[in-house]
Amino acid sequence: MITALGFGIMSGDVLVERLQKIVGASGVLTDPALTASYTTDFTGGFGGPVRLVVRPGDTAEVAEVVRACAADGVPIIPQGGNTGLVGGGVPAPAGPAPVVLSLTRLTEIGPVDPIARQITVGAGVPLATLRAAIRDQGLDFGVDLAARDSATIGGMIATNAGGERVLRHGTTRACVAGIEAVLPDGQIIDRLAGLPKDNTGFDLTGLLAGSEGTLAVITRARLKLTPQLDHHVAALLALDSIGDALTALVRLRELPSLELAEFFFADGLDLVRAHASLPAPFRETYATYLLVECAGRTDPSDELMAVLEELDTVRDAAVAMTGPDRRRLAAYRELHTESINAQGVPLKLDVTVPMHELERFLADVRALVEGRATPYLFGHLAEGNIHVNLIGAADPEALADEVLHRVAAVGGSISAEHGVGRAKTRWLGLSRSAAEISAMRAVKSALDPQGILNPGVIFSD
Ligand code: 2HG
Ligand code: ZN
Repeated sequence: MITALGFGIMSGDVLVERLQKIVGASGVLTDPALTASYTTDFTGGFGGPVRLVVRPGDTAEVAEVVRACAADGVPIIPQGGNTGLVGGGVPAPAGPAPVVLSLTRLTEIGPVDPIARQITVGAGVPLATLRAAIRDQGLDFGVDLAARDSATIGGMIATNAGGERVLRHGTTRACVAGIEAVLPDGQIIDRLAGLPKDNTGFDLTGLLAGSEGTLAVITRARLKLTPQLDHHVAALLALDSIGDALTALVRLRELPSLELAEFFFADGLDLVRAHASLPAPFRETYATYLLVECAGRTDPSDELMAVLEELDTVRDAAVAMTGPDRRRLAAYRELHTESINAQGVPLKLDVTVPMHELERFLADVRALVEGRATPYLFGHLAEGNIHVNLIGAADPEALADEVLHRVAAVGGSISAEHGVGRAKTRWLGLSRSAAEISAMRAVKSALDPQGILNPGVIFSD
C-alpha cells in the first residue's frame, strides 16, 4: 500500500518536475488558488479538478509538454482565453485529472505582410490586441465578438468562432490562411506559408479549425486581413416581430456595407438595462430589436438611411455615427451574456435553424419552456443563429433535449458557433449522421490513438 501511494505521489512530482524543466518553474501552476481561473468556465456551469496548469512560452515548449504528458498518458486540455461556452476548454467534473495547457503566453505578433495582406500571430494573442496592433496599418481582422478582450486567436480557430460579422467575412475558418500546430505525439505541423493556392492533399488548417482541441494544439496562425473601414454607422431598429426583422434584413442585405444584424427582444433589453443601468433606447417599448451596422471606405449612412426610410415596418430607429454612440447601441446586445450570467448559471443552447423556420422556432421554444425556465433569446439574424439562454431550469437536461430535437426537426444545427464541447456530445447525432461521426472518430483515433487531447469533447467517451 505504501509503495502504491508513494508511486502515485512520485509520478505527480515527476510530471511537475519534467514540465518545470521545459517551461520554467513559474510556468507550472499547481496551487488551487492559481489554477482556479483555468478550471471553471465563464458561466460557472462547466469545470472540474485539474492536475496542474502548464503555460509554455513557445511552440517548441508546447511540443515538449505534449510529449511529456503523452508519455505519462495524462489527458491535455488546450485552453486559450477561456471564453468558450460549451465546456470544451475546461476539465470535466470527473475522471482522471488532466493538465490544462494554457496558450496565453504565445503572444508574438509578427510583421504584417502588406502584399499578401496577412500576418502570423501566436495562438495566445487576444482578438482585441490583434486588431489594435494592425489598426494603424489600415488593416482589420474579419471576425469580431463580444469576448474580444479575452478570446484568443488560437481558441477562436479551434472553435471556428463566428461572432457578429459572419455575414460579411464568414466564420474564423474563412479568415485563416494557415496554422502551426502540435500533434498529440509532439510533432509540429507548419502550414504558415499563407499560399492562397496549395492543393497538395488534405486541408489540415480547415480540419483543425473547429476541431475544439481534440486533434492538435494550435500554436500559431497565419491570418487573412481586411482593409480597415473608416466610416461606420449603426442603427438600432424597433420592430413588432422577428418576421418584420427578417423582412428588414432582406432589404438591408442589398447594402454591400452591411456587416452586422443582431436581434434581441424586449425581455432581454429590460434585463441588460437593469444589469448595466442603461437608459431606454426609445420612449416606447417594442417587442423586437434589430441592431445593424454598416461600414465602408466612404460614409455608408446615407444608403442605410435610405433603406430605413423605405421600411415601413420599422417603428422607430436610433442611429449612431460616432464610435462612442455606436458602442452605446451595441451594449444593448453585447451585454446580454453578462446580464444573463448575473442571474445564475444559465442553460445555453447556441443553435441555428433555416431562415424560413426562425420565426416559428422562436415561438415554439417560448411555448416549450413556458413555466419551466425563463428564456432569453437573441442572436445573429443573418445566419438564423439563436442563442437560447434559459435561466432557472429545474430540468435542464430534459429542456435541452426537447429544444435540440426541435432544432433537428426543422433541419437546423445543434451548434451554430460555440461548438459541441462537453455540453452537447450527447446530441451530436442530431446534427451529424452515423457515417459522419464514424469518419470523424476515425480521424480522431488516427491522429490521437491514445485519446489524450481533450477527451470527452465533441465525442462522448
Ligand atoms: C454572443 O453572440 C455570444 O454574444 C454569446 O455568442 C452568446 O451568451 C450567449 O449565449
Ligand atoms: Zn454569438
